[in-house]
Amino acid sequence: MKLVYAIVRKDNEDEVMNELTVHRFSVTKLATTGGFLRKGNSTLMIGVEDDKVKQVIDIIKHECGERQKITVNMPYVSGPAMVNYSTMPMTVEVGGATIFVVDVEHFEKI
Ligand code: 2BA
Repeated sequence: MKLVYAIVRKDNEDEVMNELTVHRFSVTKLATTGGFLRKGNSTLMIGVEDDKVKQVIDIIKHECGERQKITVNMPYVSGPAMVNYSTMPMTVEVGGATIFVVDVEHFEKI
């Protein structure tokens, strides 16, 4: 058995969860925050048999779409005394999903 962790944008979480549920996968959503942009995202946990992992990833890919480049204003501090607070435009890629697949050592429901 595997546990799929999928970090998805909030805009995509409903569609991904609906589609996974329709295909009879169990999913748990965690409200998470990206360390870089400090924006809310969602981490979905999906426990599945090994032979279903590809199907789960295909559903996530289909619902999350392509990655896109966006420009964000990142805060930074400069100056000798580190007292000048400002922002700097920076291009980052968002969208799609970040997926980790890990082995499950033991699974039971009691
Ligand atoms: P954030 O950490 O808020 O990152 C948002 C996007 O900013 C990233 O998109 C990436 O394009 C860019 N980015 C992240 N860290 C960067 C850095 N140190 N320098 C320059 N650009 C950076 P994604 O790669 O699609 O990641 C989306 C979210 O997935 C991340 O949100 C984070 O919550 C999670 N994530 C991505 N890779 C991860 C990893 N290796 N471990 C844990 N969480 C990860």
